[in-house]
Amino acid sequence: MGYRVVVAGATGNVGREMLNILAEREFPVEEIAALASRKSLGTEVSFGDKTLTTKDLDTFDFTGWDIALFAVGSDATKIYAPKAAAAGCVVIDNSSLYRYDPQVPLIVPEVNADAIEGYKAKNIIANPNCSTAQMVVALKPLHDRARIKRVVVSTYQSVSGAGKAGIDELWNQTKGIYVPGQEVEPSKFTKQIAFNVIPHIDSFMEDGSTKEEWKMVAETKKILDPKVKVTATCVRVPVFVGHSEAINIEFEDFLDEEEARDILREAPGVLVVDKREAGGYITPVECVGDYATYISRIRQDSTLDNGLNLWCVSDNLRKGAALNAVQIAEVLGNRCLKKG
Ligand code: 2RA
Repeated sequence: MGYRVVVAGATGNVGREMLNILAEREFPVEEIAALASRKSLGTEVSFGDKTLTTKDLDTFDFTGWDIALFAVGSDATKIYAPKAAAAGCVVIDNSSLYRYDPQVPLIVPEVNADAIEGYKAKNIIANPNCSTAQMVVALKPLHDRARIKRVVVSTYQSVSGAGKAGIDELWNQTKGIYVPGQEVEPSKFTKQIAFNVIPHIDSFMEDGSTKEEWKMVAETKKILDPKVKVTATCVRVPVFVGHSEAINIEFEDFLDEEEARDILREAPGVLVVDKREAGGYITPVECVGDYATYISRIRQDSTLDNGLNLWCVSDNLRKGAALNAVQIAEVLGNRCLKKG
């Protein structure tokens, strides 16, 4: 006995990865449906060694389906997630629409799996922003040992966070620089991204921070601990896949770097690559396609009594989105929707 699973947004970067990861992890699927918008209708997508033809999200009847993984953006989620939830299908949504709703659990299984019990309120579970997910996986084991007071994080976010258009823009701008006559005007990003970095992701807010930075603060508080203070600077960098983060942590109590390294080595979802030598650290190109949240450069922050610095890298399409969503489905199936 398996689950009847829907992937909505199956032709996008994240939707395709959701299908890949459901197959890779052999999620118990009795039947699967791949849904797309009208403009992508009929597109074929892979599910393991099978090929699925996408169906129309707009007319799909969710009745009798168990779990729907949504990767369709907030506007479409607003229309179709309530429809699916009302039909009795539990929605795991990758958009930001429900993340801050007190009636909707925001889940990173390695951090707050117990909170999933709250899904019954709206039959919806929210997936966090990619830059939040990898960070809280790194913070949780350290927070359990030495209570975190404050986090200062700078992100180096790949262009795939901005979808296929972001990937295309980096590719075309880079080609344009080497092949005269192929200049590509910035469209997805406000400035040139090839051989450049842009300290602006999502919209600007009243206080001068960006929505992406606000998300990291709000979501870390909801997932990990509302008492933890977070300040973020989110930067777009010319990398195709893989978000990197330089994280500075101040604790209530002293935590030695060696003990921190040992704790992280044992932490769920974490791989430590940390040698104080050339190449003894992880870089984004090495994380692509992996499940792990990699951690390197673990070291004391000598400017604080109880401070640590670390470097955190993960595939933003996987742990940052599709993998986390599938892991939520696994927890949901094991704890709440027992079959067979
Ligand atoms: C980005 N985190 O990287 C945002 C949305 N995926 O663009």
